[in-house]
Amino acid sequence: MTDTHIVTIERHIIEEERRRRASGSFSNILTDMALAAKVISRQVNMAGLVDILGKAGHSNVQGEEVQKLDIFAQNVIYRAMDHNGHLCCMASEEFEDFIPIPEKFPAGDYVLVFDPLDGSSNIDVNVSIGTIFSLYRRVSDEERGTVEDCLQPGIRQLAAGYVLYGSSTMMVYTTGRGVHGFTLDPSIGEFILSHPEIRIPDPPSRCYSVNEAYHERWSPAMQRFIEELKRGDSGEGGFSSRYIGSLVADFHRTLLKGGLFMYPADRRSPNGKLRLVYEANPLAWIAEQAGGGASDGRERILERKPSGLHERTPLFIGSAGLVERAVETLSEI
Ligand code: P6P
Repeated sequence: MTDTHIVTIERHIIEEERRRRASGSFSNILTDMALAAKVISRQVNMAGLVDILGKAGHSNVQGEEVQKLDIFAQNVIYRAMDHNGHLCCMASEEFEDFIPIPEKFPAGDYVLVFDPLDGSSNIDVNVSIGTIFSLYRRVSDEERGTVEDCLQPGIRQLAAGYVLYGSSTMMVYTTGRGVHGFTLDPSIGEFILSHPEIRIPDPPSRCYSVNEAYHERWSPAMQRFIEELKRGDSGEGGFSSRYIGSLVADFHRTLLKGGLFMYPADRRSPNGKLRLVYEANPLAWIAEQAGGGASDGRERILERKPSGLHERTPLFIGSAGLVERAVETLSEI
């Protein structure tokens, strides 16, 4: 007997709205993001074929010129959001500046910041990639927003989530009442609740995730920390290492299994590679809502005030105890 108790993401969002006595705007934005995710998922899953068609000089079924997937994802999210009347502005990792809602559409009180397709360089080798997003309430009085609306500290987020385009497509989000995961059933085109109330396991899996090719560029303290994890100084034996090189995939494994993902600063990148606004803040809130932690190696990610849209930050995220251990070790001279 198949379980008929199917909770779609739309139903979950509405039930969360009722619990929070929130306005419908908030829910409509999340629902529009879920729609955008389905459209992007279809294109990502056709990437190989689309490329073949593209190389053959064909266009796709809509007669549109075959686009790079990250530009395609950017346009899908923008078009899903520009007319709904709930946003005053957006900011995308693909755009230098913030994006006011066009004059022809009504403006609202929310701000959406997003990385439309992180890790898109991995698509050619069929590695999972992802979309990451955060929702804030506006802080400026400008009808169509200002860049300040997009530079709020992560503690001001109202919602945060990601979509993982992997062996299955999943959408994971929080609105401050836990973390919930939904798996896309392509046969009915619905995200179905598959991972309610995600908590990072404790004790965590003994797994760390970092690109060890940069070992020589790290600080001595960072080098010491990784050596400690390998040796398993705390007596329970050494850690194993997993690194996919696609942030959403590495984070999703860390969220479900525990462990520690790191993208540290190094001599060449004193602020690391990942973006504070588009990547670290949304994932940090999700990690904390699931009982984990996120730091830049010194301070809590969510308390950092971004100074620029594309500001980079070192990132240590995952099991709270391991994040704390990293911060302690890195603070030692
Ligand atoms: P590296 C992908 O290009 C990305 O932006 C993230 O998704 C990923 O975590 C990181 O870069 C990998 O960077 O330097 O290890 O190749």
